[in-house]
Amino acid sequence: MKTLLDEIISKPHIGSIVYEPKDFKPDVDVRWCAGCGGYSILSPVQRIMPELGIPKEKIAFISGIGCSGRFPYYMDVYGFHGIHGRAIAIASGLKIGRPDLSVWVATGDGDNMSIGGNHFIHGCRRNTNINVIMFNNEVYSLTKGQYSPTSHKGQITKSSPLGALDEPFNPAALALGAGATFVARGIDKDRNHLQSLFERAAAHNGFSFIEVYTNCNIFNDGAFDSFTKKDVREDQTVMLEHGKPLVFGKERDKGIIIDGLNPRWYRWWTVNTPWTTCWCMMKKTARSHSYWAI
Ligand SMILES: Cc1ncc(C[n+]2csc(CCOP(=O)(O)OP(=O)(O)O)c2C)c(N)n1
Ligand code: SF4
Ligand SMILES: [Mg+2]
Repeated sequence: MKTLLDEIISKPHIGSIVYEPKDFKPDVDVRWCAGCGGYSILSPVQRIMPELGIPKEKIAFISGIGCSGRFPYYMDVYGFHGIHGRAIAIASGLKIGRPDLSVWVATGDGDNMSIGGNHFIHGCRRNTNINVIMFNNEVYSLTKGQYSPTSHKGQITKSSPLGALDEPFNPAALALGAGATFVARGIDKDRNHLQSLFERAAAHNGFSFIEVYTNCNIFNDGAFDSFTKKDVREDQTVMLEHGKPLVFGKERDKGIIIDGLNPRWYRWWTVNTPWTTCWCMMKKTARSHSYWAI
């Protein structure tokens, strides 16, 4: 008699099964703290899975250690909760041995930038076709709140009571410098944007790196408030869209231009009357020289 395994191996289900996001939710409780930014990654990932058109048995999620390391438990596909910092090494090996699989990595800023930093840069350089999602909460959460390579200078943590001394890594810049061919950054508060990033990463044939600013409401709450809170978000965040100008702000009146090799930001005013001209000049002198009206 044929077993289910025989059936799966002999007849891959490509094209014959229509999945829904709920098919990727296992029957286990998610153990992240209530309010953890991790939920904002889990749900869009589950939403895009049916669109991949890949049978569940051909999808694998690999993790290292940290709160993000629990991710494979929360996906009803194959997975491996690996060892600290080694998720990219394991995932690369898996992809090389089984190129037919869709291979994903869930990692953290400590897991991927500290102990796993070497695997990360070489993963970028080698351009193996895997998708790496990094939960960047700028702290080691699982071990209860030590500073990480993305903690900002001066950040007070359990291991830096007087403030972190070092400049942080910029993970996206590090990935680009190491040769990654797909680099993206999103925030937990914008799940729709994350969904589109994950779709694009899945479609990319090569190493994809998606950094997600993920709030840890227990050990580093509010780390991203200065640019994610509703009242400031639009004025502090630029959405990079391919081929489109870098315009931002509530009034869409700010932008970024490249001046020689330096990016600069600017703001424009509509100048109609002598009175508003005068007002513009006052604004210009009252503010820094790093932007100007055009
Ligand atoms: C070899 C090894 N060294 C250290 C640890 C302890 N450890 C567990 S998780 C962790 C840091 C995780 O930080 P991060 O990747 O930012 O994950 P988060 O919990 O913040 O999601 C450390 C140092 C370990 N498990 N194994
Ligand atoms: S400790 Fe922080 S990162 Fe870990 S599950 Fe709780 S909120 Fe999330
Ligand atoms: Mg972390």
